[in-house]
Amino acid sequence: MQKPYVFITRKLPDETLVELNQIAEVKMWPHEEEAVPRDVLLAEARKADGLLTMLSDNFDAELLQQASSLKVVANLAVGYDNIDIKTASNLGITVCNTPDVLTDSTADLAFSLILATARRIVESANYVKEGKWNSWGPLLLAGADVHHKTIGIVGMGRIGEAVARRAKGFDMKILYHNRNRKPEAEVSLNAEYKDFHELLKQSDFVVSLAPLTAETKGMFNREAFQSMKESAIFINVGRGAAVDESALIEALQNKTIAGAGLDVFEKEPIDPKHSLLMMKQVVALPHIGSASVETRMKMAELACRNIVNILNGKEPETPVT
Ligand code: 8YV
Repeated sequence: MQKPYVFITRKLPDETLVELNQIAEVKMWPHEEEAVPRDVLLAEARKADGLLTMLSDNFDAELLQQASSLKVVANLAVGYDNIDIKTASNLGITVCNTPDVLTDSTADLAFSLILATARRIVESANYVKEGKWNSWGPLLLAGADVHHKTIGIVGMGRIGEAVARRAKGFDMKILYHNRNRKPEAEVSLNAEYKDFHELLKQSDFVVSLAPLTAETKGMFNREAFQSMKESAIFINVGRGAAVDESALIEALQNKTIAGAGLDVFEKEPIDPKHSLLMMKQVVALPHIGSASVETRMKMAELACRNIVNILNGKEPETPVT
């Protein structure tokens, strides 16, 4: 019997593919950092039974409708805003994501950005490396404290709660805003629910972990930045499109807010000449929220297990549709 065909849209470590290789004919796009061109993706989708994909691959209705033998799309991410879920579901294609395994690494990264931005870590490290450290002054590269401040978490899912646990260790006051209230987190993490604008007004650090939906698109707009404290630092580890970037640039330029730590952008990869990258009060990262070797291995293993299960006629561990 012919084995099912699975296409993987980016190079993954061989050791994560052992099980998948046993049950399927697997082809992998060989480039680690280069996205599959649209025509190649379309051609592969037309013949695949399973696809293992990344956020940078766009699985819209046009593509899904041509994928006549496709049974499963496993996204190497907890988010799945790159996939037209409704069309996939109508076509009977199972979409899976990789929740849980990346929660702690992404929360670590959110906290790294809080500390890096507040304590001017990148600026200070560059200062030393560039040979500028000739003397010492009491306020040389002095930043803002993180401990005992107020953190406002927008998007209190698994990662939001993991950020709150870290914030607790820094003796921070924890505010959150979410679609639904989280009574357990309110008790165990002492997190206070706030309306969006109240959270913005009271927080020293506003952390966005919001997924990209019709409601969250552009929610951090000019009005939102104007609600924040002048000393506030905005952190985004969720989705770039939750932010109106021109409003953020304006807020930083006019000192409406003090700084930003950004792992995600409206358009990725960001243009190296983008105004946000020209500001010393901005720490910008290339969407590495879940990028520890351990976590990326676990994500790849989970994505592969989901495909194996579907192709073997079993339930996947983490389906979205
Ligand atoms: C992705 C992410 O895993 O999981 C998500 O939703 O944003 C990241 O952790 C990464 O971009 C690879 O697709």
